[in-house]
Amino acid sequence: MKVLVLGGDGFCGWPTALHLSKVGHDVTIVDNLSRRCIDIELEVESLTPIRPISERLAAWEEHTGKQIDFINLDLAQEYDRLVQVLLDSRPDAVVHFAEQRAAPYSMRSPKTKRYTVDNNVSGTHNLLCAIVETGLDIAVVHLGTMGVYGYGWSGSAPIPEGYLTVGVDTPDGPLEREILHPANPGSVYHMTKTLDQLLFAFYAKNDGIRITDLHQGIVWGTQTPETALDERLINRFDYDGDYGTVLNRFIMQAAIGHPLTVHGTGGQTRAFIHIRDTVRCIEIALDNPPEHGAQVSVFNQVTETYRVKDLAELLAGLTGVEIAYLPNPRKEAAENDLEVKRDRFLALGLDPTTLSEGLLEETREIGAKYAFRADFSKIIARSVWAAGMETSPDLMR
Ligand code: NAD
Ligand code: USQ
Repeated sequence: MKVLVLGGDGFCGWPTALHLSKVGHDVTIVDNLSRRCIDIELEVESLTPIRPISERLAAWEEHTGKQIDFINLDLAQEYDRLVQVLLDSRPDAVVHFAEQRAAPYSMRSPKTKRYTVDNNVSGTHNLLCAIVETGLDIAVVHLGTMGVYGYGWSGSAPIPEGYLTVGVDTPDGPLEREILHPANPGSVYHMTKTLDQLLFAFYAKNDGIRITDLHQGIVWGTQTPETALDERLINRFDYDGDYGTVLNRFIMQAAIGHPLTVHGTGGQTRAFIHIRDTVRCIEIALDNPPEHGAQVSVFNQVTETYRVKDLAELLAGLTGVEIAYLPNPRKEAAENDLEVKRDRFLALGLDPTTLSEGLLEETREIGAKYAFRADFSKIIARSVWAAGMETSPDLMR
């Protein structure tokens, strides 16, 4: 297949682009490199030394003989160029990762709230509108989030894969309907993903676009077999308070001897997936698009659920590092249960990578190897969900 990977320079997009190229797809990356610009704005860098995109692509060609093209385009701002790119490249499918994805960054200031909404909602809408304008039959695979459901909204009832069956009382008797699961976002970022869902539902219904929405949990790990081939192909690793996600932050903190930064009691339960499974799930989704005229196909892209406190205790047990229970900068439930349906990928052959000591070790080695690149003043999360909320001082200098 000819596949465009939108956001293919990012943490999930880069290893996905390499994996799809390896299994034989003809891949083009489209990215405006905004994530690299946000690093400059926040004065922080990936813990791993990521190389410029042209050097990454040259290294891939050197190792595999396979060429990946790159187009620098802003999905949210350059609509006419996007239409032209689709007409020129005539892809069979587009994988859409190109959004501002950090909840803390989206809550940082009025400017970042507005940027996140403008960037994410316009980007997704431009893609759908452009596909209709070109008249091409292009399947869309989008990276959504578990956070569209909220966490534990339905108590012990497992969160379904996208749709909920509800009873409606009518004067003529009860009706049964399948609706999108109620949206319950916990940040401006997560809210943009719930808006994406409505755009998808409309364009699938009105224009028959074939859309798969992957409600992904928190991705952990760094490397895939492809990114590990050469240091010039290394994946990015975010550890800072805005972009670093919880498990990778804990692994990195354990590697450098920094107390593990648990927010509140650590009773928050979240869903997780290893980056190796992310790339495999995208491959499976591309191979199994919905029928023309079908509703949006939703998968829960998660393999395990863990309580934050349990992850901290696991890492502390393995390394002897301390756990620090810090004021929570977010408005979120202090404790929640989370049961998630995840049958669809398993039925299509996903063999999940679970959190084992060996795997943790691999990521811990990355943390230790590049510890000298860490800026300790960037570790504490300082973006608060409302003015005046307390945050922790730095724990290490
Ligand atoms: P990332 O920030 O590392 O990558 C996103 C990429 O998209 C970046 O390279 C960025 O430059 C690009 N981009 C952003 N806006 C763009 C625009 N307007 N035009 C062109 N390119 C643009 O994020 P990631 O962790 O790789 O996440 C990718 C997707 O997966 C996101 O949509 C995110 O919501 C979703 N997701 C990520 C995680 C996770 O744990 N990382 C979990 C669930 C879902
Ligand atoms: N947390 C800590 N300590 C930390 C960092 C986080 O206790 O040092 C807690 C947070 O308060 C939260 C939980 O860990 O309760 C998860 O936070 P996170 O930053 O790992 O994940 P989140 O903000 O939800 O966002 C990440 C990705 C986002 C994706 C989402 C999937 O950045 O793109 O959509 O995971 S999910 O969480 O399933 O919605």
